[in-house]
Amino acid sequence: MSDAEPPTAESDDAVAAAFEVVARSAPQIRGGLAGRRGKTDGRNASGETQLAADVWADDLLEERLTAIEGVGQFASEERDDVVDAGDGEYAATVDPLDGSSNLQSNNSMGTILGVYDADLPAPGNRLVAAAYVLYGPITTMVTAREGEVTEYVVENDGSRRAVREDVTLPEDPTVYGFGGRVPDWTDRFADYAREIEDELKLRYGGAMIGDVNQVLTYGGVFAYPELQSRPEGKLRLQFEGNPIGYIVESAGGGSSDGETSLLDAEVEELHQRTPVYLGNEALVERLEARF
Ligand code: AHM
Ligand code: MG
Repeated sequence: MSDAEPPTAESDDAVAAAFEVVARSAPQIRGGLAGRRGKTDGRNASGETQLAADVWADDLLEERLTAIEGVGQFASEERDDVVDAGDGEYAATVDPLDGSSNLQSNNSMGTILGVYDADLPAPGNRLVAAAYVLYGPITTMVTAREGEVTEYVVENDGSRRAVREDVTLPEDPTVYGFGGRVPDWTDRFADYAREIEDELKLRYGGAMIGDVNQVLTYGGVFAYPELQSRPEGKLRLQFEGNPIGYIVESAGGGSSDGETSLLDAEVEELHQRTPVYLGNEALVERLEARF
């Protein structure tokens, strides 16, 4: 399918249609990044300055995901309120460009999709599917549904080719990546980090999708932790923590906000932040044991 033709949103399976929309949109989003690296005057609900690319990718995904029969709500990290998309039992959420501050330095970024079977804001245990696209040297997509995680290569025309089925985290973890400034870490997280530094290799790219994808590939642990200046961390539960927690748990790993699985974390508002800890179950359990 060429860029000129919008992807079809017709399917009696809303989840499959949402996966398809995201895959079909990925090459177009990637292709539109180069001319949209500048800042806009706008800020999102989290108070972050939006890039032209953030706003553009959000509009594109909103139009296509709300057109899916069965999708009744849409929400995004880049817009304040939930969009009513008519009748439909599912709610689709996106982080249209996760890690978009990497656009300036031309590093990896991603797109995150969550599909909930409840009104937003909804807890992670109401997710029925999640997926992400990684704009790396090649464009890949990871989907999770009914306990099955699949990695695809997305071709330039938006078609997908499965390259890893039944993705599970490798048993011998090798990498870690922790966000936030080290002096701002809490003592309990800093203690945990010191232990992990002795065991694993640091690899941190500044886009959660890139950092989580290497945890899925090599095994390990990713954290954007609680901070002294911000105990609630940086990442957003609804758009980032939940969908990625769902994917990692579906791949046999663990997720946590420090106390409980991200999927069981209580949801209070659409843009609420949460500390995020993800990776091999034993590594996440060790973190929780210290907290
Ligand atoms: P964004 O979705 O607004 O781009 O922010 C989320 C990103 C994550 O991908 C990443 O883990 C984190 O912010 C990096 O933050 P920092 O630049 O503070 O290290
Ligand atoms: Mg993000």
